[in-house]
Amino acid sequence: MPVRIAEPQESKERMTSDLAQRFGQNPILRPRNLRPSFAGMEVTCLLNPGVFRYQDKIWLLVRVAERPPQVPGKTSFPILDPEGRFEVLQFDSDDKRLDLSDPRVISFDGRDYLTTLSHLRLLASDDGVHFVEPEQSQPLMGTGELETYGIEDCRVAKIDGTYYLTYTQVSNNGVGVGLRTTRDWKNFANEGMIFPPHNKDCALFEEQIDGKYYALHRPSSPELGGNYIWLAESPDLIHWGRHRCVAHSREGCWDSARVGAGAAPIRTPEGWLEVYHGATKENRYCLGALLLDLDEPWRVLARSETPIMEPLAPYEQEGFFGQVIFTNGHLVDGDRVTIYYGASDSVICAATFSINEILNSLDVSRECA
Ligand code: MAN
Repeated sequence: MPVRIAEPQESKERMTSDLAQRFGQNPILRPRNLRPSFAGMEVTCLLNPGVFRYQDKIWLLVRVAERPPQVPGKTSFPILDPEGRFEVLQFDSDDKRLDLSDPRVISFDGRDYLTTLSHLRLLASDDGVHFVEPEQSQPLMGTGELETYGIEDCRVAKIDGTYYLTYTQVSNNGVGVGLRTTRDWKNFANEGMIFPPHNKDCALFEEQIDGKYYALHRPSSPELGGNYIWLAESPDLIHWGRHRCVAHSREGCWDSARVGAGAAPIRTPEGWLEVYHGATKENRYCLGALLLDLDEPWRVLARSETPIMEPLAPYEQEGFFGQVIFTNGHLVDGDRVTIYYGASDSVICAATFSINEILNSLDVSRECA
């Protein structure tokens, strides 16, 4: 059943299909809650955490985006060199070759950079609401020539006692998916790029199906095709093949321009439930869900006709990049899933959902109005 949300500022009501119970404490983390990792930088945004349980605590692997404090007339931003050394580049803001129309990207003379440099930081909590950074914890930084513009949006999947970190690697070579693994969150194996550019939003299934590993991923094909969710198989979680396209963006809908998987699919008796993001070409990011067949996960059984969550709260509507709800981490506890998400590419928030309520909201026609 759609829920009515009052919009007092316009003194009228609008319909929404939003099913989220937002935490009363939202936003649970803001940039000012963390110290910058790089000397002389500021924490500009906290975004899109991976989530997992480890040693009786709940952990977030938060994407921290930093840049130098901006001075009038200049646009400056950090990058890493392939050895991991940090440097700051600077342009005159009135240079005609500079395009700053997207707050996330700097285009200069046909070449693209990011306005901020992201890395990943670990925060722990006993209650899932209050998170602190353990004193000894080491940030995860971009390394090598495929991560010179940073690492972003890490999904964490636990398979046979090993944590698999799939994240976005950004550099002037392109945007792809990297894999690191750990068992103790101190020692990491770097497996390198598992899906080459342009690809992101990689969510691993946490169990094998018929002896094979599966991953959802999101290649982009700008001319023919689009930004669609694909499925791949692997014998070892490193080498991937048998690619299949499972979900397109849908013209005229809330997910018309791009779709991308969230965190690991959730096993339910009905099928694998995957919460995904969908965006319009105006960059309004909402969440919806797909139901995939348990044995043949390339078969989509049902899909959200309308979003299960959309930017409604003020912190979801305004910020570094407003109108964005983006998730790549959740915790499942019986029928309850707690989704941690980046709001407006600025702050970290959380909301709970009933898994049954999401399942009941899905549409078997897989169309949208
Ligand atoms: C990108 C993602 C996220 C980000 C959204 C919204 O597609 O990779 O990092 O949150 O855009 O800006």
